[in-house]
Amino acid sequence: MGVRHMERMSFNVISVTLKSERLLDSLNSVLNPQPSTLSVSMATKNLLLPYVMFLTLLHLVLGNEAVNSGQYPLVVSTWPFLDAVRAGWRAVDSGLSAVDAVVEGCSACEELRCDGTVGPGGSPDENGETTIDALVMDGVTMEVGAVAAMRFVKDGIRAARLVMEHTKHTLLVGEQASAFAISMGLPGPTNLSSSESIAKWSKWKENSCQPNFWKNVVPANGCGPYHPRDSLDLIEGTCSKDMETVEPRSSLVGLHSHDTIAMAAIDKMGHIAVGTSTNGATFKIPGRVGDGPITGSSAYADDEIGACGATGDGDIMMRFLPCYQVVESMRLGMEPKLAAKDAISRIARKFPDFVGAVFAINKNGVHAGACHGWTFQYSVRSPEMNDVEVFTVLP
Ligand code: SD4
Repeated sequence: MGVRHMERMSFNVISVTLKSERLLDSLNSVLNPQPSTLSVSMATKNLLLPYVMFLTLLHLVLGNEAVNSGQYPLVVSTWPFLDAVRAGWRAVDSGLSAVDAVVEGCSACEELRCDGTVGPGGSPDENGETTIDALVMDGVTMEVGAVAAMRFVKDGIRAARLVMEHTKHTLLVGEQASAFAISMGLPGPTNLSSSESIAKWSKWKENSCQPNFWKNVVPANGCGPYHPRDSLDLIEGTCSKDMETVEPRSSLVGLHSHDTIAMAAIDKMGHIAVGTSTNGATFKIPGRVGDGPITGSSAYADDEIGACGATGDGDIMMRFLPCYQVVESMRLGMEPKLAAKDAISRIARKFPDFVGAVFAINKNGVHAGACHGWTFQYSVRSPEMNDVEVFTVLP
């Protein structure tokens, strides 16, 4: 690469950065949430609640695994993200590819700001900023594109697709991911904060930045800057006056502190793809990347076998690559239900208080879920259903 080309690239990045920082300063007060999107999503939630509760009850009774007729297409996602699954279904039902379906489905979730933890305006980090992790994987070619800790660009899954289809890389991060996405035509730089994310962050600051993701640091019960506890102990003997309260992980990573959409689709050709999008963990340390953009952790697909999607405590889950595990267990002959349970129990054995879940589908359309530490729901649309159905899995 020529020096001039590199200079041009770094100039572009710097100008994006400067522009973005200015935006952050000036837009925090101006650009806040798109009220129409917010009210639509709230209204949709209210309307759908009775329907979701009915289906939930139904599937609690029926159990947590179902076999469909094996017809394609099929769309499955984590959580009751009904409109996202409908968007994926429309794509795949009209003959588009499995990759198109997961991109359309996850993108719908980003626009709807599903659960306030996908797309713009959700899960602030310690600086109050929202960032995006996303991934797409094509089970035909085993190509993957992903972005991590991406700032100022709201279209996570589309950025991931651009990485997959227009680069020979797999994962781009941070502001360089933003610069790439913008240079490839996605809108930005955009302020990703919303009035909710700012309010949540302000409340957390008022609560002395508790809970948080630090350990073995001082100050233990206040906001940073933090320092390693041990070295300060030696120097200043601070340990006794600043003892740490050990937070259970579940207080950091609960049902509403973070969610991921992980979606799998089988198209009419029988090809399989997966996609994910998330803001990651609320109040994460800036720079933290979760499992969302990690292949085999948040999602995995192999046309010959099936696919898996995950949600939960990504810091723990990414150490076990649960979705890779699920697909490989199915390759060895396990049914989706057993493969899902096995992947979750491998994690639970080492981290009994972790919170997480996976869904598994095989190439014949059998689907199942497994979870630990919370009740999990996943959504399915297949040809024999009139609309999306929600399946509930108990821990
Ligand atoms: C993460 N796994 O960043 C994601 C967030 C999530 O349910 O799935 N929450 O850790």
